Amino acid sequence: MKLFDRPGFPNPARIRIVLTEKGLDSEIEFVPVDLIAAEHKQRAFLEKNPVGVLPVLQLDDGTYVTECTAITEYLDNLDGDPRLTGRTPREKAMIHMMQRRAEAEVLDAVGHYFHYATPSLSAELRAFKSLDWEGREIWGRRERDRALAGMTTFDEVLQHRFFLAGDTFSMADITLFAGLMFADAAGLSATPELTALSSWRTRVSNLPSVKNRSGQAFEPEDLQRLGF
Ligand SMILES: N[C@@H](CCC(=O)N[C@@H](CS)C(=O)NCC(=O)O)C(=O)O
Repeated sequence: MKLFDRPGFPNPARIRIVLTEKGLDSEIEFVPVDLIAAEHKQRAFLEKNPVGVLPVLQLDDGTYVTECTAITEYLDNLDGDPRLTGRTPREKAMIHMMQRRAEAEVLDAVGHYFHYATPSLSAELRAFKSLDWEGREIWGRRERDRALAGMTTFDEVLQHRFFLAGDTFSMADITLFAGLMFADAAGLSATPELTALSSWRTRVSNLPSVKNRSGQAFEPEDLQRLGF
């Protein structure tokens, strides 16, 4: 299998954690895509994913799988023990629910803030985005507030649970972890008063699949190219 991605970026990081969790790192050929130079908006990449976002998993039969949730489901089921996406109907429902909430309320909200209310995109990338509409910064800042509210909501959830969807680490935790990585890079770090969220983050950071990564969004070289 091949994974088209960019190390350090939040969504690719989700799949890299999954690969390590499932012991699949050696099964994958990693193909780097230069997001900052907008390589993912060129025809060769759009043929793999018409939406023009990373990551993309190419299966051995040539099929392209996009969307982190779909890629995770696929990889998680290969060994017949889908512990990251749920083994029972109840687990599946809880993980799906919390994953979607983490994605919408934190990860995507941070992404919208970053894209629409900060000047942090490369010129190449800006050229491919519709960024010239009135009110985009206002909307971006609303998304920032939504992300911060999401963090508070998850702090409340984590006061009663060890991991987001129950007692075990799952795809929902991976999504929220990526959201917080992205939030740090966008200057939206969760406040220290959110103690349950902060303890959970330490717990996740210490997992072997996460520990050996920097836990930061973007490689130093990419941060520089993004103008940080
Ligand atoms: N919902 C998608 C989100 C993918 C995504 O937004 N990836 C980012 C990288 S972290 C990307 O490719 N952004 C490029 C862009 O927005 O132009 C997924 O789950 O895979």
